[in-house]
Amino acid sequence: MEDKIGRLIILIMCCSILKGAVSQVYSVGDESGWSSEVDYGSWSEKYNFTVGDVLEFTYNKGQHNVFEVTESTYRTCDASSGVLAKYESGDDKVELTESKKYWFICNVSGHCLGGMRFGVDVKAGNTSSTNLDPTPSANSGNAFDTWSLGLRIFAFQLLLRLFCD
Ligand SMILES: *[C@@H]1O[C@H](CO)[C@@H](O)[C@H](O)[C@H]1NC(C)=O
Ligand SMILES: *[C@@H]1O[C@H](CO)[C@@H](O)[C@H](O)[C@H]1NC(C)=O
Ligand SMILES: *[C@@H]1O[C@H](CO)[C@@H](O)[C@H](O)[C@H]1NC(C)=O
Ligand SMILES: [Cu+2]
Repeated sequence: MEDKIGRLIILIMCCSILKGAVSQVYSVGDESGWSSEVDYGSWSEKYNFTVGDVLEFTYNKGQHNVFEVTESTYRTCDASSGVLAKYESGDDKVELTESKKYWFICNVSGHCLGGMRFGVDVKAGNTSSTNLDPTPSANSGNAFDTWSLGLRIFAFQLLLRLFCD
């Protein structure tokens, strides 16, 4: 019985590690959320972002908002142009779907100049297994698919060993 619980815990840990390896939800500002008190320049440098990751902005609706903007709008904080997307629900989940630089600001008066702005450089989900197998077979899609397939096979073997020995 205890043994089963132990295995279940390991299973849950495996699942969360796997999930983390494939895509990740980042709370912008960590536990402080999206607020005037955080230096988002240094927050954004703490992590590496890859395509498929999600940024979650949490704040009191009406007190802040989230604009995805161009780099020049990010620099000037003047959102009269260069706005690519707007979010204002108070719990905004922004999926990083492309490998590019994303720029975010809060357009509540003064907040952007006050520090509610940052950029992230989102990288394609290219990883190390390309070193092990530089020529994935033609029908297996891109390197990332191959990598995550390998990961899934690995996880499956791990589960077999945990539950069937
Ligand atoms: C981000 O990537 C760089 C370069 O690949 C690496 O040196 C650094 O440790 C990574 N940071 C995190 C938080 O994973
Ligand atoms: C951004 O904020 C400014 C100043 O508060 C406001 O004039 C402007 O309309 C806002 N931009 C958008 C696109 O809502
Ligand atoms: C992987 O990285 C190479 C360059 O190192 C790049 O040309 C290619 O587009 C990337 N592929 C994917 C699927 O990200
Ligand atoms: Cu704000």
